[in-house]
Amino acid sequence: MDLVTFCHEVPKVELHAHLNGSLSRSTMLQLQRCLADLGMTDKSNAFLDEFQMSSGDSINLSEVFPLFVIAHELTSIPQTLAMATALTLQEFEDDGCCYIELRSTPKETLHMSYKQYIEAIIQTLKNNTASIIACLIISINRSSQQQEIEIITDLAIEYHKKYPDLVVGIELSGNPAVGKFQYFVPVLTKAREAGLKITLHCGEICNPQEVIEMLKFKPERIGHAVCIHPLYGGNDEIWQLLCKSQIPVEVCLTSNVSTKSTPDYSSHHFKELYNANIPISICTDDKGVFATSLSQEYRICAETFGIDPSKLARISLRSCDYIFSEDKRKTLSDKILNFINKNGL
Ligand code: 6MZ
Repeated sequence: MDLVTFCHEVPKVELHAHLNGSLSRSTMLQLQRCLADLGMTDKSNAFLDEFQMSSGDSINLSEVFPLFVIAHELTSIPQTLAMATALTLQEFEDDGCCYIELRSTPKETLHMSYKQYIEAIIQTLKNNTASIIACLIISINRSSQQQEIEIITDLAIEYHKKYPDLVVGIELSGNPAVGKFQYFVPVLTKAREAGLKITLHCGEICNPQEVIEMLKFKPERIGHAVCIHPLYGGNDEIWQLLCKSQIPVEVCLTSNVSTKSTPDYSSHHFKELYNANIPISICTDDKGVFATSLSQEYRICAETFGIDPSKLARISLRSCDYIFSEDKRKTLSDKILNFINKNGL
């Protein structure tokens, strides 16, 4: 089996994918058509061109955040939000992904409340006829105001109680240059006490003090973890803290290179994380914006760091231990182990 086929075939789990950042061009065109049929948009396709970066292009991280507005305009009614969810799940499944924790920030728009936003996604996950197992992580944006943060946290708790198998976690994301982690500790603590698992965007830009605070909070996982190793703007203290904590890291190779958080693939901190035996999972972040896929991220990882298929399959296997739906870990591990055995890996 060649590497491209292998990366497609190996059953994969996706633990870091923002819904609105994951919209493919084909999905966006379908959403646009739906809105046009309802007489709700007059946007040209050129508008969509700004959303997806060309392969090899890069922009500053701070310039990425305004791009999401393009997707948000397309998912501003329950119907298109549900479509976006269903089409995105299908694309992950077609790419060989067997489990996904999709994440999204509930929004209040002219056409839906925060609650309707969550409902639209939940109903789609409930009616999911694809074979991919899908759940939701509710996102909180670092730029949000107190009232919005509280509304979203309370809804995350309410929906976790109602659908514990579907709403599995809460996460903190958005522009890392805005807001302070400490500000979110009370709501995250409340969510944790209600049984939600927590993942944090951590060290996406250099802020060692915040990394310390985040690691000491002991989230179940962290995303990115760029500026932690001393070679990449971190320091020995926070690197040792991460090594000791063994908190799993959601690694987003193309996202980090495309946003210049990392100069290129070969100098990505994946190497340090992997060599230090820190638990990792390979993820896409925003497959729409960064024009990637989970199988492509696996291939890039294999080619850049010389990870052979056997090791690659075991990265996927170990990711099952970090998924938030604990009761699905065994089923998924068995599926990947089966693939490993069948292919003599
Ligand atoms: C931090 C990010 C992100 O929630 O509207 N998001 N936050 N760092 C990143 N690295 C590139 N990529 C995406 O999906 C889009 C939202 O996810 C967060 C941002 O808050 C963005 O608005 P949803 O589905």
